[in-house]
Amino acid sequence: MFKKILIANRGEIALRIIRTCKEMGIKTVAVYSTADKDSLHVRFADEAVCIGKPQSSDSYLNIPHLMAAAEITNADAIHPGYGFLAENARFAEICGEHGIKFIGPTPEMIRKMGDKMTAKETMIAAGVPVIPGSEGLLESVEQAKIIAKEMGLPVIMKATAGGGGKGMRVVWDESEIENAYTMAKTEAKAAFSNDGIYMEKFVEEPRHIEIQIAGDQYGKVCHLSERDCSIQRRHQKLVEESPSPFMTPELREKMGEAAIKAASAINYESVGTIEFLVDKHRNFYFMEMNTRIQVEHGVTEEVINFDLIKEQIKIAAGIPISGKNYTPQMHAIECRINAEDPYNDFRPSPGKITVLHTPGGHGVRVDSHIYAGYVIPPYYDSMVSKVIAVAQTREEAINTMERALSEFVIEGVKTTIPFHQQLMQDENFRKGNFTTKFTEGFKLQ
Ligand code: MV4
Repeated sequence: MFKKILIANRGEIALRIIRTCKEMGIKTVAVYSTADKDSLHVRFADEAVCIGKPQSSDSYLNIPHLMAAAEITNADAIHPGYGFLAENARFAEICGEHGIKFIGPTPEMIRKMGDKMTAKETMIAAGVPVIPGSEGLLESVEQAKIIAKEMGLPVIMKATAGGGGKGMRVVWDESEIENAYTMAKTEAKAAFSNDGIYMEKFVEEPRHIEIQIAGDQYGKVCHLSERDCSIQRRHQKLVEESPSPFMTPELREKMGEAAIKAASAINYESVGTIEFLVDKHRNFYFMEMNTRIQVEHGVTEEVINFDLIKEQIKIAAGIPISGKNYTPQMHAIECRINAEDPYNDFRPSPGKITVLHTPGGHGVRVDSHIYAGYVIPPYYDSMVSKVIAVAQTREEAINTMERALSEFVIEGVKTTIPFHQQLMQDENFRKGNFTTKFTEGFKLQ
């Protein structure tokens, strides 16, 4: 087992990783930017190294600074968390070159899944259902027009280097194809320095359901059930839950098997997630694979009673997994509390937290790095807390969440708490009647 892990991240996920390391008897090294010198991850780690100025590119994304911190502290592994360098194949490669274990998959696996067209082709070869679309990248507007005609409208164009919604264009009318093609290509080039785009049939009002998987270094892969992430706004998830209210035992069996097939196709090692789009007929299609631990991993932890960070570290250390699949035994719902103004287009609201009261009690888990007096820096993600409510049924979990949110006091900055409070009372949400379009028709009172 590792003796010392450097956590190449900040905020709640850095704390989350430190907590599991402590329970496993592993020493921890925090890294921090000058904007984060008073952060809890710095205080809770055994050692801490300043890696640069506030801008992410000068600190949390600065590979030479991170490697120097790992070398001077003698860390034998690096945990990247999520975001920042978590899905940077070159970083994983550099860790390996320095004899430091990257806690995650190999650079090849990250690279393969990072290119969406390559990922899709890999899934087709493995027999995993994918959304009908172009074979390979689009070569011209003329070709795009022919394929769109064959498939029928609406269609969507996506950047192969994209994911998470960047560089996408939906086409509803033939007259829009040329413009959408040019825009998607230009956007992709600007954002990713890769203008490769491909086309798919547009699935209307789908659900976003993802399957958590784990694979070890010996080729064994299992699934740890699903999370429903349909409640999102502009590709930012706001609420996640497990089980999905749309799930059936038969669908879970089929999606679980497809997710295992997907991960096995690349001999996947580490924890990861297969994202699916699910249409109203419960047809499901591979969308993307996330080769990292995700923000919403706690939802799965609560319903199957399992520490995913511990499993991820054990897999990286070469310990085999049990190989059994898991079914949710509880219902868990997570609300992401962001320092944003939900009455003002979710505009970021950084600043000092003057008053704080955190909810607790039966069935409530709060993962957060904030404290009274903490100053939320403007440089990073605006998520400040994750509230997870756990109960035996979905209705009880929603009631527990409502109660937890009513206890939560954060003063000094605006937060998404009022949004979540209204959502928990929404009739359609309570019925489990929602798709990825849900927040578009949601008016905050
Ligand atoms: C789609 C789609 C409909 N049809 N692909 C959005 C992010 C990226 N991962 C893929 N996305 C979508 N791809 C086809 N063929 C709809 C979306 C989409 C979406 C997906 C999941 C969660 C929220 C979403 C919001 C808008 C669009």
